[in-house]
This record gives sequence, C-alpha cells and structure tokens, in this order.
Amino acid sequence: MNKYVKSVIENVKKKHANEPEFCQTVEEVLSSISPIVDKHPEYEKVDLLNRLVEPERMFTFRVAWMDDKGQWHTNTGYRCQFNGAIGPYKGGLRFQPNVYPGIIKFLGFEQIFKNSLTGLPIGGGKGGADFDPAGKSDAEIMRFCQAYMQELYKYIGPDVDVPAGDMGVGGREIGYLFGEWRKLKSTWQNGVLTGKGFPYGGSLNRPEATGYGAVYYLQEVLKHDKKNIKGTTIAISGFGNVAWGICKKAKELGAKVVTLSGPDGYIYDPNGVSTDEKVDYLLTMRASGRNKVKDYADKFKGVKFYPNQKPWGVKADVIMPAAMQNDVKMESAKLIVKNKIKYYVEVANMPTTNDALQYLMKSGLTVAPSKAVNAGGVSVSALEMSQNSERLIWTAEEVDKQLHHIMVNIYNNSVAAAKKYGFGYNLVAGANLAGFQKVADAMMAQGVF
Ligand code: 2IT
Repeated sequence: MNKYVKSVIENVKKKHANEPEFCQTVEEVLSSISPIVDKHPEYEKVDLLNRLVEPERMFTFRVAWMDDKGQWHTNTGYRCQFNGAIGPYKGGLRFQPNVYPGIIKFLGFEQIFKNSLTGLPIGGGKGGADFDPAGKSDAEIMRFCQAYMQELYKYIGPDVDVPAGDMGVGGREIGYLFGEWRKLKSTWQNGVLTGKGFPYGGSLNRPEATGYGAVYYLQEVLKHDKKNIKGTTIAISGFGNVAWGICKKAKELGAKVVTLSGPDGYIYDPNGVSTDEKVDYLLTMRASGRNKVKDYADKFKGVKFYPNQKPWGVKADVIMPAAMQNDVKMESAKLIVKNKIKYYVEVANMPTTNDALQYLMKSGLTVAPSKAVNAGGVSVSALEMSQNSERLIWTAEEVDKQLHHIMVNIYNNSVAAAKKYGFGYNLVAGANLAGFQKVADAMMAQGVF
C-alpha cells in the first residue's frame, strides 16, 4: 500500500480510537484508492488525505423536549458537514439511541463518495441525534423534531446543507422538521430538506428510490453474468423503507424476496414478499411502531419466524443486507460462503465488517458495496432539489427513468475505474476509486484550506 495512504489510516486509527465505525470506513475507502495516490505524488504535498478525513465542520447541540407526561428530556443533536467540494452538503439525519460522533462521521464519510458517484453536484454530510423514537407518541415525535430544528436551522440552507431522512427519520419526521423550519424562517427557500411529502415539494418516487435503485444495480450485476433477474431469490435483512422499496421493485420484475428481519429475528417466506398485500404490510408494520417482524409470519400463511436469528444462513441467489451497519460479521460471511451464494449486494450503509467483506470477495462472490448500491436514495433527493429550485414537478416515470440511468452509470463507472487501476472486476474498489477521483480533483482545483 502507498506509504502516505498507510500513514493517514494509522493517523485516523490513533486519533479516533474511540470511534471504530469511522476508522473502519476510512480504512476501507483509503486502502482501495492507494493506486490513485501512487499516480499523484502531489496529493501528499498538499496533505489531501488528512484533509479528506477531517470534517470541514461539525456541530453538536442540545435538544430538550417534553414527553406527554410533562417530563423534560435532553438529547444530543449532531450535524457533520464533511466535504463540500462538489456541492452543498447532502445527507440524512439518523435518530437512534446509539448515535454518537463515530456513527455520524462514518456515515458522513461514506456519503462523500456515494454522492460523488451519483454524478450530481452534492457534497457529503450527515446528522442525527441519540434520540430513541421507539414507543414515542406522535406528539412527542413532533416536539422532538421541533426542538431539533430550533438548533439545526442555523446551519442549513438549500445552497449550504440539505438534510434528509435516515434510520428513525421518515416522511413524518421530515414534515415536522420542515414545518419548524418554516415557522422559524418564514421562507420556503427551495424546500431545504428532501424526502418531503408530495403535497409540499417532495419528489414522486423518493420513498421508493433507495430500494428501487438497489434492484436496478442488482440487475446490472446479473446482466454482467448474462442472467435475468426474473425468478431470482433474494434474502434481505430489515423491514423498513429500504426493504419495502426492494420488495416492491423485485415483485414488479419477477424476483422473490424470501426473508425480512427485525430486532426480534427473521422470517422466511418461501413464496416471497410477492403480492401487493404483503408489500403494503411492511408499511403497516413500520407504522405500528412495534418493531417486530414476527407480525409478518403471524399474518401470512406458510411463513416461518426464527426468533433472535439473522437470515444469513438461508439459501438464496442473492444476499442483500438492508438493515444497519456491521450486520454481517465473519461468522455470517462463513455461512454465506458455505451456502454457495454467488451475489452479495450491500444496501444498508456499511453492513459488513471489513474482514467479512474481504473474506466474501476472496471466496469468489460478486460483492457490491453499499455506497454504490444505495445511492439511488440520495440521487432522487438531488432530483427533488432540482425540482424545488425550478418550481417544477416531474412525473413518477420521469424520476424513475433518471434514477435507472443514474444507477446504470454508477455501475459502469465503478467497473471502468476498477479495470483502469488493475483491480479487474471489483465493484468495491471501483466505487471507491470513481467516487474519490472526482472529490480529489475538486479539492485540488479549489486550493488548500
Ligand atoms: O444514506 C443515505 O444516503 C441517506 N440516508 C439519504 C440521504 C439523502 O440526502 O437523501
């Protein structure tokens, strides 16, 4: 590995020893871009890589809110504006009790390269809070979102930083956040958030975009091996918004999603999540706030529930982890290899530990990285920004067409970048190389700061 790259990885590991997720993504990205750095000795002179791993700025703020009994609570809010070289900071907000600076930084760092891959002018950012939405009433969620925006509004704007949703932040939360923005600013200002509801500036197909984009990417992967997606069986984790989008598009294309998972275990549906009723039921389960995937097995015949297990031991053509980071560790990777699965397509941000990812690749699976596969979500967010600034509304067909085009480009650019730098057919290295090159070029052009 390039000596400068190595020193930056070591530097991050030392400096951020208490933020393992951030160290993990930095090591994963930087180790694949080493051949670009070999070709550009000038990067070291301007210390490009140490600047790349340092957020341009990051905010931490207090969020105080009242529960329905009149008791006050205090949480920590975050917004990380990681890299704005190619456009306004763009990235989601995650509300989850395990949120701390290491999670926000890992997501923000991934977002830089993901957003670059989309080909659209958006920089990398991320935010969130260590707030637990589970079991909260609608009024409590509203008060939390309002209190959160009372601080966040100071740092964002349509040409500055455009937040969206992530885990724990869906259409409802974006609505409350946007309402508070309007209350505080008395301006529409081109929408300022993405993932808004359709009646007030949201884009058609934004809720579906991450899942749809992932399936479009999968189609390209299969096409490479002269395979058709029709009849393909897919094992996924999660049952949230992203899983829903995957099921909906897979059903349309004749593929079968046979597993879903939640904190309580996983379900196996041999017939697939392949009817409108089943796909819609995912929304019902999510809206119930129960956070239990067992409900699906109770509702539909012939479905088996496996308590406290992950779905990685099942036989399927494709594995698509779509729940959370580090969901697939070495022991699960071994099961996947033992079952002779050929395609491992990440969807959630960093769902695989670095050792498990390396092992899957070495074992001959085709591995696709999340920063490419899940980029459809943020791509349609960028299309929402375009529609808002032009005061236009595109049809669902138009948005879908553009999304499809973007995903095919991401795949092709990744394949080409990996080939160019001698990695062969390597989608993981390719995504990092292609994503990095554009950001590095932009940073070099803009001078040192
Ligand atoms: O991880 C992601 O790309 C997101 N949570 C969506 C970001 C966005 O701005 O739509």
